[in-house]
Amino acid sequence: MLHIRGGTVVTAERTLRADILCDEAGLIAQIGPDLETPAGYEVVEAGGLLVMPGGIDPHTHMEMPFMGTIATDDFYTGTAAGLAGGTTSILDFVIPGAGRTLLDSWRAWRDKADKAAADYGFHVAITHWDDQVHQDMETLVTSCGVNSFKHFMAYKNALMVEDEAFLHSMRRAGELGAICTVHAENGDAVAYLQKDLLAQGRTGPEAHPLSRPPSVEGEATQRAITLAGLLGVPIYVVHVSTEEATNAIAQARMNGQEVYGEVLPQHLVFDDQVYTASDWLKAARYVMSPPFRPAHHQKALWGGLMSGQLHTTATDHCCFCKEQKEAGLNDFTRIPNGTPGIEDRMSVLWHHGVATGKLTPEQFVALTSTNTARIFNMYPRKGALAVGADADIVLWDPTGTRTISAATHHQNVDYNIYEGMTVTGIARKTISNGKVVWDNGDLRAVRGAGRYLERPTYKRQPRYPL
Ligand code: DUC
Ligand code: ZN
Ligand code: ZN
Ligand code: ZN
Repeated sequence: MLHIRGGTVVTAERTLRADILCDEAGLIAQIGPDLETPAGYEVVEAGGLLVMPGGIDPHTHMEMPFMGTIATDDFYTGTAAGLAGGTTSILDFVIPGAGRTLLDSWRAWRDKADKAAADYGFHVAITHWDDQVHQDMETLVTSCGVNSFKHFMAYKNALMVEDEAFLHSMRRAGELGAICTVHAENGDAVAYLQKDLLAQGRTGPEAHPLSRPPSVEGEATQRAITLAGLLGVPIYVVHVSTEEATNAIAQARMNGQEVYGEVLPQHLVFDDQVYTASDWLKAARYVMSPPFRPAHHQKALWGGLMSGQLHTTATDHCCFCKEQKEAGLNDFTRIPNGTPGIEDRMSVLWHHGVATGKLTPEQFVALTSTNTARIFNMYPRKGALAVGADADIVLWDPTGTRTISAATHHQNVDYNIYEGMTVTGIARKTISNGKVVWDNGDLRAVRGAGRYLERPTYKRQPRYPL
C-alpha cells in the first residue's frame, strides 16, 4: 500500500498537484491534494516528479517465432525491461502456428506469457479465411478476452493475408465488436522488388529499404482504409512510417472514417542512412519492416502526433541478436526483421518530443498510454489515474538524463539501436499493480506477476465514409 506524495499528476487531460493512494488490491484508492498517510502505507516521495499512468506498449513480439528463428526477449525479460522504462502493460501478437487453429495458438501464447512481469493482452493475427477462423474469432472475442485482430499485408508466403480474407475478417470483427489492426505494406510488390534486387547482386542491408519503398506502404495503407470503409468498420494501422500513410489516414479521418495510426519512436529518430554503415552488423541491426525512411518522413509523423491524426506510440519490440541477424549475411531478405526498444520508448519520445517542445506532457501521456487504452478498450482500468483504476504508475523525472546502452539495458539482446543517445526524461520509479518494481536503477520485476488482460468488446455502429 503506497502513498505517492507531493508529485505533479499528469493525465491525458490535465496537470495538477495531487497525492495518490494505492490500496492492497493494487488499485488507486484516492487522489487529492495533501492526503493523510493511512496506517500501514509506505510513503513514496514524488516531489519534483511527474506522476503519470504507466506506459502501454500496444505492439510487441516477445519470443516470436519469425523468419526461421525466435525473438530473444521472452515475456519475462521483455516486460521487465519495459518496467525499467516506465511501461507497465503490453499488447503482444498471437501468430498462428502452421496447421494450428487460432484458439490453439492463443493458448500457446497464454502459456508462454505466464512468466510476464507486467500485465499483457493479445491481438490475434488472421492469415487466411475459412469456417474454423470464422468460428474461432467468435470464441476469442466472447470467451478469451481478445478484442483486436492483426493482418499482415506483407510477408508473402508466410503471414500475408489476401484482400478477400482481410475483408471477411474485418466484417466478422465488426459483427463481434472487435477492432482490426494492419501491417500495411504491399507484400507482392516487396517480394517482387526483393527478387529483382538480389538478381542485380544487391545482397546487403542497404537493399532492404529499396525493396520496401514508401509508396509500397502508402498504397497498402490506402487499400486497408478503403477496404475498411467498404464495410464501415474501424481500422488501426500499426507502425506508420511514411508521409504517404500519414496523409491517407488524415484524409480518411477528414472524410468521417474511424482510422487510427501508431508510430514507433525509432521511425521518428532514425532515417535510411542507418543502412549505409560500412559495418554489416551495424546496418543489419536496423533491418525491420517498415524500414527507416528518408528524413523528411519524420516531419509528417511528428505532425501527425502533434495534431492528433496519429494516436499511439509502440515499439514493435522484436529482438534478434548478432548471430540471428547473420543468417542474412549473403542475402538481406534473410535478415530477421525486427528492432528492440521497449525499454526506451518513453524516454526517446519525451526527449525528442516533449523536451523539444513538440508535445505537451499531457499529449505524451495520451500517446504513450491513454489512447491505446481507449482504442483497445482497456480504459479506464488502464491508461488513467482515477479511483478504481489499476495502480500502474510511473514517477517521471522530466529533467533526469541517462545514456542508453546495451551495457546497462535490461532487454535480452546484445545491442541497443539507440546506443550512446543521451536522453532527458527518465522513469525514476515504476509501480505495477500497486508495487514498486523499478526504483531508480533497481529492477524488482517479479516473474509471473503480470496478469492476462481480458479486454471486453466494443460494438461500434457501422460508419461509412460520407
Ligand atoms: N516487422 C518487423 O520488423 N518485425 C516483426 C514483424 C514486423 O512486421
Ligand atoms: Zn461470416
Ligand atoms: Zn509489422
Ligand atoms: Zn510487429
